[in-house]
Amino acid sequence: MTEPVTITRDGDIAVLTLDNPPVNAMSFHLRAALATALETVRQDEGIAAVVIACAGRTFVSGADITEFNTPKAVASPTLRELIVTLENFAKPTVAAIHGTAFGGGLELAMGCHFRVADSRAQFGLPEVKLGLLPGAGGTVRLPRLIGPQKALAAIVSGNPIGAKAALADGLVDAVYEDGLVEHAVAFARKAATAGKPPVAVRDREEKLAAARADLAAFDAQVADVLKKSKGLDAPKRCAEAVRNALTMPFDEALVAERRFFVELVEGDQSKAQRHLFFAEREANKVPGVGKDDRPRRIARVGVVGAGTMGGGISMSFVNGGIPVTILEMSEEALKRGLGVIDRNYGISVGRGSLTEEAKAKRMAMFKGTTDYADLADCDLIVEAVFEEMGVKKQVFETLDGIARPGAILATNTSYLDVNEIAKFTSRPADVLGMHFFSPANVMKLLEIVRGSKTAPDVIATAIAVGRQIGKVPVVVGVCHGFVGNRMLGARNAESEDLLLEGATPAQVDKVFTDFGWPMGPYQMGDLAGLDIGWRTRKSLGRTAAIGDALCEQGRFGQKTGKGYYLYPDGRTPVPDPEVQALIVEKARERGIDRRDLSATEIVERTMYPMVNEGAKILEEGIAIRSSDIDTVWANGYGFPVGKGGPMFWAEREGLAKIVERLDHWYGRTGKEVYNPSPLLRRLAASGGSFADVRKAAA
Ligand code: T1G
Repeated sequence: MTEPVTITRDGDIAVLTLDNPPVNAMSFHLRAALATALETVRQDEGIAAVVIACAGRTFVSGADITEFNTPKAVASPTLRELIVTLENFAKPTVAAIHGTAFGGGLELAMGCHFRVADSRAQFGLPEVKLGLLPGAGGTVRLPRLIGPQKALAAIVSGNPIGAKAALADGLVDAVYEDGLVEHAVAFARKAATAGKPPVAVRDREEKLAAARADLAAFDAQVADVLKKSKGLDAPKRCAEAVRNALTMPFDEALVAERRFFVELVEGDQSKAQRHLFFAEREANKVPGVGKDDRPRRIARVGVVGAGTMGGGISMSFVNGGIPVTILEMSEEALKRGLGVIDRNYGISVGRGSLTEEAKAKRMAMFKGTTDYADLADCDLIVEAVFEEMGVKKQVFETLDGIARPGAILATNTSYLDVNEIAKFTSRPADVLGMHFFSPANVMKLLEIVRGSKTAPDVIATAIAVGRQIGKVPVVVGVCHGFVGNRMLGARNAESEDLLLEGATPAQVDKVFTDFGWPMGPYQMGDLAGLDIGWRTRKSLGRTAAIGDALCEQGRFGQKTGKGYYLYPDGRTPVPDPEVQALIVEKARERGIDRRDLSATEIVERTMYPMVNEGAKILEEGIAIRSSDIDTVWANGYGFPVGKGGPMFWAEREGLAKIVERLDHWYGRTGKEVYNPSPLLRRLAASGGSFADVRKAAA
């Protein structure tokens, strides 16, 4: 265990260095050591000012989330008490910040009189992403430093602020390219000889005046920032707490903030969102891939195919700083693909999220070609061509002949057998699946499909490069649809029968949006294009009464102005009486007596089968752990984060209740999708949890 706080002296300046790897989380033992060190320097007549710095890769990056809901979280000295001590310190205190001063780390820094930072440092209050709000004064101090409008945006979004903006906004007092601690000591010495006592953040009111004078404008901003937070409690409490900073005396606003924090930290939503925080990190721990399986260096990536997926995948790598050689079969297809990429970046420039200069830099990182030989210098090549095994065979046989030894060959297939594809090469150990989700430059989920022969360091490389480009990698085994799409199939298996038996598309979609999904299955189908499923069904010799009928009428969804819904304005779904008549007609043809379906029945016949399929996936070892399945769904399909993912939610729903209802529908319909998996039945009977089940991915 490293010494949590060391005191060094530079003349009359004390430097307190905190050291709690890996991210200097403000655990109880660190808080206690800091309290002791502060008392030591407070009493030391020879100390004129104090610098608080951190060892390792970052300044304090938050309270220790693992302590929440345990006695340690509230054991004195609490973070709040430490911040009051700092704020009342007679000697100037200076926080020297590098890395990520997030959450309680930034709150600690705001308890200091001054803040100086390394030019690469980042600042933020991301508690809202954990279903919380800043609980150590952040909602009352940040508005005093950067103004309530910017504070509201930062706290409700949880997004980081860079050092340059932090300096401009008044969050920090100085930024340095290097020599952070030395500069901080000089800054502290200057403050100590300024001849006037340092002003605590709590006493700085100048930036609140304008908003206090126009609360209506502030409330309008609140309404705007809360638009996207439907169903979640934390964003609302964040906004209310910032408003309290305007309307209440400091200490009263602090008490209100604490009350909100206690309410949220005990709530199910925060427990679900904290579950997802750790689940995302746990997903990088893969049996058989150890610390000595070092990732290979990926300096250049090749992408085969410049269509929707190939283009989005290429943008992902370039956005992560890795140059891409993108290959198409013809100059015309290549030009079209690069044109789409250019237009996508143009949209970002139009939105102000990218400068023209940055766009030009990124476009310069693409090299287009129609010659496979140009991929010979790539360290990783991702295939994103037509989902047909014959085409994959031709591509991988060619790649195997030109790719340099040690290059990794990845397929972006969304359900084909990766082991089959690996057999088309002489290097199956270097082959795996990297399944991106459309739009690939936006969606965070990356399913890493581990073939039976994929080498451990190839998996380690895919995880590392996936994180480097801002994706959330999850390692999955080989089966039809891997984890996400296989469970999506189970969730949508009854889509047709629900309509034939009496539900309407709008009713089912409303059950989903009330649950917290961004949209329901029918609106999603219209968005993706109904013709995709139609083509797949025809290739498999399957039919879908309503889906096929819609496609035969050319109703492919939003892109044709109508599908399950009408789209008069091109975007907003409007129920169509013609579709309702079609559904009634198809039901009559099948002798189905239509009836009213309840919301409960719709959940039982869509989300319960999805959980059941997740249990089968866990049983077969296709997913390593249930929290990986939650990570897939929260990052690839919009599963509401306030419910923690399908498996986390299922345990709160009650596994015994789910098994009982699956048995009911299995008895009524005889459909396999309802037949409870042995694992699910066993856990339901024993009161066990999915978390007890861990399997190496096949
Ligand atoms: N508490 C406990 N463990 C943490 C942690 C934290 N705050 N942050 C990270 N870890 C663990 C993480 O689980 C992983 O563990 C390891 O550290 C490396 O993390 C009172 C209430 C700082 C940007 O939300 O955003 O303060 O897997 O893989 O990619 O108002 O960690 O190695 O066993 O993410 O370099 C607010 C959360 C807390 C910041 C570094 N703070 N952390 O990213 O490493 S609540 C946050 C991050 C709070 C106050 C409130 C990132 C990072 P393991 P990593 P990274």
